[in-house]
Amino acid sequence: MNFYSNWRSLAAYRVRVALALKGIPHEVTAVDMLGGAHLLPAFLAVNPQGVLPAMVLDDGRVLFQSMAILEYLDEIAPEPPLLPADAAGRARVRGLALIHAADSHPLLVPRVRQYLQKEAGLNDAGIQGWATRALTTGLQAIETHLVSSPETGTYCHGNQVTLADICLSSHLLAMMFFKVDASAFPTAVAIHERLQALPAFAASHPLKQPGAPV
Ligand SMILES: N[C@@H](CCC(=O)N[C@@H](CS)C(=O)NCC(=O)O)C(=O)O
Repeated sequence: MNFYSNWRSLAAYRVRVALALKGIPHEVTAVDMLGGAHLLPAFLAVNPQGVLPAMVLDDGRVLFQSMAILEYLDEIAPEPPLLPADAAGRARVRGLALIHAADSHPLLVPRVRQYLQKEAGLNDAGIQGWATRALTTGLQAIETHLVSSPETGTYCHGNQVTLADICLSSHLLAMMFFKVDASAFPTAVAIHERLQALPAFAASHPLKQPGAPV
């Protein structure tokens, strides 16, 4: 399979972590997102939405949307599982993951920030305020869930890394990129730090990918 990725893409990061956790062999095609290559015909032919990541399977079919790709990877390579065994647990994990992937992260992607700047007239401070609000309200919700549930363990759900952890980590990396203080959310930060100590997360860090600034 061929993983279309970019060092800065957090949606691609989420898939990169799962590939590493499961040890799935794959090729990587780097797309210069910051240079606009994701909007050129060559990539639009792969993913008409013009966003990363995309995954081209060996039979030519293309998977898109990071959460759909993550669940595909979990199905073809079940170990280690990224979802718990029980239905309510799976719903909790997906819910935690989607606070980031469906609600917070979409507010921060380049096309939204470009619209805010060019069409809505926000200056840098306005965009920073927008990002800070999106990230802190999302993490406040995640922190409250984590603190209030007996199902929280070493990681977001018990002691097994799940989709919720991959998305929590993506959320905290977004806070790093946007320089948003996360210290008011100690449970989430502690889990993120435990995750970053795992080889699959450490090796997948955006700043360790080819093309990232040194
Ligand atoms: N919901 C999508 C988000 C995809 C997405 O927006 N990716 C960003 C990078 S993290 C992107 O390619 N943005 C290009 C742009 O906004 O122009 C997913 O999870 O795959």
